[in-house]
Amino acid sequence: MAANAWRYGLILRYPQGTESITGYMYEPWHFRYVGPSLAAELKTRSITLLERYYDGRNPSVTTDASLAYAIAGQGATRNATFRGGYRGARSIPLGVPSDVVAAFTADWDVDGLQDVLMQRRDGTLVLRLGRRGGGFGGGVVVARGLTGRQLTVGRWASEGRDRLISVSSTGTVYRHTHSTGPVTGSTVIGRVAAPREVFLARLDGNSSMDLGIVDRNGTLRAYPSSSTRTLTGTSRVMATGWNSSTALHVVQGFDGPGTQTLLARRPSNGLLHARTLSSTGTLGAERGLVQGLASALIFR
Ligand SMILES: [Ca+2]
Ligand SMILES: [Ca+2]
Repeated sequence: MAANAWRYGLILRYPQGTESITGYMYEPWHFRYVGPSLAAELKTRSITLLERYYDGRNPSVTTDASLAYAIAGQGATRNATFRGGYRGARSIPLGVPSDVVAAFTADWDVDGLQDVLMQRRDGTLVLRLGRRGGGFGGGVVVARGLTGRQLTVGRWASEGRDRLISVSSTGTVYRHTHSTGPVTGSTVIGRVAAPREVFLARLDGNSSMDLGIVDRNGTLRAYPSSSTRTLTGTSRVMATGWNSSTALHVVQGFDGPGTQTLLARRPSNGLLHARTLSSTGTLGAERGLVQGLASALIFR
């Protein structure tokens, strides 16, 4: 029952080994109804305790499944339901300069709070750390020389933290390392087709994250990662006809624990749409999620 409780909106209230936090002995029979959405979110985020969920945090971008975007330079967000949708839009205290060509959310400094990274036209990458009570710290340049590169930020290969991956216009792939601030190292990890968009997802059936790209012809291609955190050198065509979608990114847990979902926006009508993505890279049917994003800069 404990393994499947989340499907019915139930959580184990006083789990084993948490007596010092809850103040109660392990009670294997004691479930509480919190609703399917919160139960799925707790399961997806590996939060076993309500006390950990309600720990006083109220960051502007709640989780890495949240949608963040900017319209006319003003940031906004929607929380994921973890059951295939988003909650209502909320304005956040984040100005996005007009020379920002791409933006990302990630936990750059591994403090459990989502941060924002903005790639500017001059090739710099600006970090703004998410604050516990909401808002962001001041902008810090963490990388330079990224002009013309397609970026993605997230778990790469089997790494336990978010990384910056960049791909040059000719398809050279770089993995960048950092601690809490600026990028400290960059290595070439492989080559891909000349990209229009890049993203991270599980695409070859194991738990390590792989690189996906949309090439200049609109072909969606999977490039698996190796055990040495480079590209294996093999690739596979996942789909064709992706010329007319932008802001591709994959969200883990969006449709519930263990799922991954490919999100993209159609510039012609501003519709953000979703397709479930199996761990072997098979795409499900398209469904519409959010309208009115034609002029938005969608964070990936
Ligand atoms: Ca952070
Ligand atoms: Ca993999």
